[in-house]
Amino acid sequence: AFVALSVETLAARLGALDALRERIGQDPGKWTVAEVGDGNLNLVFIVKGDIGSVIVKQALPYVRLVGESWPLPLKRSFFEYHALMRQGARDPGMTPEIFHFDQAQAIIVMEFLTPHVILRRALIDGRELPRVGRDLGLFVARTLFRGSDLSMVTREKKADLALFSDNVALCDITEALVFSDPYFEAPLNRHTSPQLDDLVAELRRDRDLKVEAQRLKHLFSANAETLCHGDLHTGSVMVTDAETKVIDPEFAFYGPIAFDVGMLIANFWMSYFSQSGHEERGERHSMRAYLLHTATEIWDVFATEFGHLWRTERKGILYQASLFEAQGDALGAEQALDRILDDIWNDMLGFAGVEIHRRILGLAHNADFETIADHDMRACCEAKALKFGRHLAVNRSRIRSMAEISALAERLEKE
Ligand code: SR1
Ligand code: MG
Repeated sequence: AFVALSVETLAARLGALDALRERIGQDPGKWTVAEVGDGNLNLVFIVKGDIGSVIVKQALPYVRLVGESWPLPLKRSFFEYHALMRQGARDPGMTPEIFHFDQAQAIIVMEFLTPHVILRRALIDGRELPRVGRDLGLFVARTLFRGSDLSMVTREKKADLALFSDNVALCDITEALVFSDPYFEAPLNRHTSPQLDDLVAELRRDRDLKVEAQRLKHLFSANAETLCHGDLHTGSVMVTDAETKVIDPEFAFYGPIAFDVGMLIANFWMSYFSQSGHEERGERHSMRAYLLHTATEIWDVFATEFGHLWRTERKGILYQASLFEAQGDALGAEQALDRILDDIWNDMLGFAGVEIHRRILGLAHNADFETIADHDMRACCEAKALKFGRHLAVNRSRIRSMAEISALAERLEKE
């Protein structure tokens, strides 16, 4: 039966595993264990020994953020493990190395990334990381293209779709928390009241916004295009100046290509609007420019790499080369690529808009805004982000470029 690990029991329970002994030391009596999980769902331990360290991550049968009243299947650990294996193969070096997986105990033992820090934390601290835009743009292009019908043959795709189709509870969380709850007075919602009350009421009366949020939810639930990470925010990325790693794909599911891209870029835009709240530790003019630049870079690198993979690795179910290049119609393939990228752009903006809303109006907030101690300042930052998110979600089909979006962000920031 499943038993949650603790700092006291971990060494005794896992001490016989070669996968751990080889990496941290043969004598579990000498291991030190610390629980460091600060996410919404799981236990995370750093285990150190005389020759090295590992991370032991264990799912709990409930939502840690809320408590045992909200049960959650342990099987999410299985999906996380399988997603990590696929992402590691599709973009080598961008995920932690996995040493051991125990499905019954929902335990994944993986590489301890050090001196990496959580990207969200680094952005709050005003660190301009030189590689993340390029690394993350490549990551989303490679994992989302190579996990899609553009790359996979039908037998392989259908088998994988079936494997991940059981990640129901985690999809259910996203369907509720991202696409619906923010737009009505759902019981779990919370926001910085009363400063935001009027704006929140306005957004919840906004018919165009609600319709767009539901159109996006429709895409999320019905458009099984590729294996998505499913929770690709800046808390799911670990960084140094020289390295970027993507962690935590327990929400992995087959969904729209644009979902991961939009959620990811939204988190850079939220960081942008939160910067004024962190200026007591130094002004953030350059940081703001860096964040808009990085959002643009992620999109540009994504689109360029996606195009490159389209031209060199398109061997799956869709848009076969036999219809285009093999008949001397390379232009036809380019035309189809343009259409696909247009759709991803449009949907990506919508997903970004609702991701911004749910982090301010829903249950699961983010530290970018939550760590702003002055509530008036925090509400001011959040209000700008909410207006920005509304514009993206509602006007996405008319937005043509990242330059246009950066100009909007700068305008709102000055308000
Ligand atoms: C109840 S889980 C809340 C949020 O935490 C996770 O990291 C996901 O973002 C989810 O929406
Ligand atoms: Mg997570």
